[in-house]
Amino acid sequence: MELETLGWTAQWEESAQQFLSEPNHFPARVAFASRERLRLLGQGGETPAVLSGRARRAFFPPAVGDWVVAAKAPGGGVVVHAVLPRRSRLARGQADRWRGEEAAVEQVLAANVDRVLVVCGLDRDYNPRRIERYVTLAWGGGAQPVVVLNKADLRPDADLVVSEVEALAPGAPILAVSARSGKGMGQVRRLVGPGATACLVGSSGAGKSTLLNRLVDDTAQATAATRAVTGKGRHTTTHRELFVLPGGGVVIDTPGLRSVGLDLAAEGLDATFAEIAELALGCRFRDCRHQGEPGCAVAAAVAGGQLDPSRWESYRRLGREMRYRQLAAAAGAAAAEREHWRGVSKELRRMSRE
Ligand SMILES: Nc1nc2c(ncn2[C@@H]2O[C@H](COP(=O)(O)OP(=O)(O)OP(=O)(O)O)[C@@H](O)[C@H]2O)c(=O)[nH]1
Ligand SMILES: [Mg+2]
Ligand SMILES: [Zn+2]
Repeated sequence: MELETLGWTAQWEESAQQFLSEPNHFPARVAFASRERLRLLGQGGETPAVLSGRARRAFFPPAVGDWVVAAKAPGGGVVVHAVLPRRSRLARGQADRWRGEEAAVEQVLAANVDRVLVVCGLDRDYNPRRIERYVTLAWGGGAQPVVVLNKADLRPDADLVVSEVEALAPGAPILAVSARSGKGMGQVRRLVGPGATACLVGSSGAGKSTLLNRLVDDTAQATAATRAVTGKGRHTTTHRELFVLPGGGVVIDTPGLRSVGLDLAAEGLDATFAEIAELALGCRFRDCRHQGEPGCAVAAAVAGGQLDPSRWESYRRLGREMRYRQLAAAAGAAAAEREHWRGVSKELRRMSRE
């Protein structure tokens, strides 16, 4: 397999150089990551791998989509020695208990993603508020969101929904497709070509894996129709995994998320709610919080009917959530930093004994 097929470029080569100068070290991309084990894709095909002890301390845990530098260990097996700095990352905030302290940490869903395909079924799954959330997540992580309204075969008025969603996600292409019939899949194919990394997100049952299968043209990934659904769990895809398309290009499939806590970047919010950010330029005070200050252009637009009140409500709700997470993450980061140095000093003590 060619590294370029996986998205390798001269820029990656450059950031890997210092690690690649070691004998027998080679670059690879993380196709699957759990706490204990990794699966890598590289020139030699697919291989299981583990993280070296040193890398475990020096880098954040690798996520699917990360580029790493690895080497064959003398005793067999492949060991990852370095994780290259991410260009973009899709992360959601989540509450985590850490040494008894409640803290918001972020869970990286995928790294080095160019396009986020926000998949939403045009059945009961259709939910404008959730689309805003995912689109914000994409912008905030440094990726281009694309809204894929799937199951268009169930909605004769799919075009109407497309124009509704255009107002929710300015700057994001909106596609209406049917992964089942194949209608509209050409538009999706144009966005996932060679050199690009796309990530499928959306709730369980939206049709992410069905879309992926259409792109890969075989049954790379089980879908709800092909796998027996056991018990109450409706989730078909159980982990995040990277797939390579026959014509080049990479697609990451993810399981439907139960909750989408928002990423910490406020830029995502302003991009998703561009019309509000623009209105705010007309407020009398530069730091207007649009909470009853005099000369507030946003309040005037709501009162005058130019700004949809439900958009305004979403913007405020997501903004509050982000501020809360920023505060909580700052507390969590301080704890993580303490832990890191505790590990380093333990290591130093051990070395001085040897
Ligand atoms: N009518 C219709 N059904 C579809 C379409 N795409 C997918 N489905 C069906 O929707 C169900 C869920 O599809 P999946 O692809 O497994 O959904 P998913 O988003 O991967 O779900 P998780 O893996 O649980 O996150 C299956 O029964 C599919 O056959 C479509 O375009 N039209
Ligand atoms: Mg799936
Ligand atoms: Zn204002």
